[in-house]
Amino acid sequence: MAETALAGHNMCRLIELYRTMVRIRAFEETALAAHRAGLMPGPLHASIGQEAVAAGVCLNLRRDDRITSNHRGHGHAIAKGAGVAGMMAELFGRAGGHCGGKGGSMHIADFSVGMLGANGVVAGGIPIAVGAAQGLRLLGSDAIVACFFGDGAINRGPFLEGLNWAALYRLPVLFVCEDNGVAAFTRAGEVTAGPGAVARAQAIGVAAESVDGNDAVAVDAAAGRLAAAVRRGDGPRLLHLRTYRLLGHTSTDQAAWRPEQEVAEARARDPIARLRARLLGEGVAAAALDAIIAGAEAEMSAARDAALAAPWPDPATAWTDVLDADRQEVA
Ligand SMILES: Cc1ncc(C[n+]2csc(CCOP(=O)(O)OP(=O)(O)O)c2C)c(N)n1
Repeated sequence: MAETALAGHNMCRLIELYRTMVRIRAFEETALAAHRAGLMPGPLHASIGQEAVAAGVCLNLRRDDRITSNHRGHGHAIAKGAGVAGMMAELFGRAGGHCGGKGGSMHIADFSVGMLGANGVVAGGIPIAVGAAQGLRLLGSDAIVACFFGDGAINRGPFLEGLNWAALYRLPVLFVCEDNGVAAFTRAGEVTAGPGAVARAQAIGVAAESVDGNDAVAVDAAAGRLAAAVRRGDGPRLLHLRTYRLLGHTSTDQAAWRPEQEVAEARARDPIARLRARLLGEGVAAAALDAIIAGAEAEMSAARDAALAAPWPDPATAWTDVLDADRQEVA
């Protein structure tokens, strides 16, 4: 009986993971199609192929936990619970967007669910996460901060500064290195000395582990262990997740420099297909999984249509929510 209950619980969790990953992919595919059609301004950095990272980590977070993200942040925001209508409106530059249509893809924030912001500055989210964790400590909260960044970010100063500060003060941060093996158009190995994120974290006393970031179940399990340690007050942890960016760096990059064989092998490790195979193996009906996909596609199409029909921001609000460098104030 107990075993049946446990199996039931695990199945719900697997389906939740699947639903989140499918929603992320549907959001990005819908946005990319609109971008290709010339309906959306600005570049998009899609995380297609990396969905297990966002879904697996955020499944272990509470609503009052915080996250910070990077330039490839749609998945992080969706997995943390950000409203997709506001996200889509933000991508289309419309008034109803999470940032009033003035931030775009790389600056989506939704404080109502603890999403403190995507960030176009590589490694820019790291000190923000550490500061947020220090703030939570001062408030006496047991909420934690998950800080998502790419492998490129570990070669910037804020990575060392942030981990150092968090380790020194045993701050509640789960650092998540989403390692897709490239930084824009450069192989990470060509610009990274030494063995990488785990070794660098361990060198300053931050316990770290590495798992297959395309295995949603493994990500969920590792994130659960590390988030629990962080919440207990054991200090920061680093989770290194090996994944693969199936598309180019931005919406206009075909990434034609990558060998076809490499991309084909990565497609065979697609995290959504892998979880689907596992669910089918557990006896879940294909029709039930197809219904999740259809639901996600309908949700994202509706968000796109609503955004396209929404008004542009009022020009009179151009300076609200913006720091004016001359006046040094937020209007
Ligand atoms: C401080 C800074 N330097 C350079 C850039 C230009 N840039 C944008 S994305 C990117 C690559 C980042 O790689 P990574 O952090 O691994 O994330 P990925 O794009 O692979 O998801 C670079 C160099 C930037 N945005 N900020």
